[in-house]
Amino acid sequence: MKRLVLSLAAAALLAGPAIADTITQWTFEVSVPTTAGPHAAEIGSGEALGFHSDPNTVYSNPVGNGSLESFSSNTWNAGDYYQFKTSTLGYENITFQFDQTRSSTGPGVFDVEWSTDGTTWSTLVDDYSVGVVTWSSITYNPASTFGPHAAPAALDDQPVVYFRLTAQVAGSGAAGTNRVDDVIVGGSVIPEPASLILLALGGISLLRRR
Ligand SMILES: [Ca+2]
Repeated sequence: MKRLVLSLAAAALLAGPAIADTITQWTFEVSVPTTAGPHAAEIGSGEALGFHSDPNTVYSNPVGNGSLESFSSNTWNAGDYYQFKTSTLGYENITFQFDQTRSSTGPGVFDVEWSTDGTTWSTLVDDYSVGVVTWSSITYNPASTFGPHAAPAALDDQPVVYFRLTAQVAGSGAAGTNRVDDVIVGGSVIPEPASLILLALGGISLLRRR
């Protein structure tokens, strides 16, 4: 019996910290974007949208990274962005991951930004490069996956959080596209305070003694 308890304890230690859960994921397989949005998340609850300064921008849903649909747009200027809004209530150790590619004339330098009010923005990843990778509906290409990026603790347990992928350069041609797929906000469930459970157990045993 002692051996069993010890091996169970060892297994628990080896398991390490809780694996991150998916809080919210946009696959675009259900929303199938044809507008700037907002587009509902396929897993969890959240809104994805696009913003372009040029009103001639066309939004579309070409092949994703190993799936049928993605969220794409053309006519990129510096400062145009994709935005993802969700809640992290009950979660900590927040992460942000996404797949992104572009056409040869689409913008190739972006920042990941975050906010809790949609007004004040901070940079999470500065000037990352998006390569020209041809996506297939059948084969997933890991070269197009960015992250998971660890977000600051300010995004733990928040009713509203925002992430943006903001173009730092214009496309070299108006027809140039940039697209995203499988955008995932992750995190680990905030554990119940063990001390509260112990207090409750202590209270129960006191009541029993009476
Ligand atoms: Ca997809």
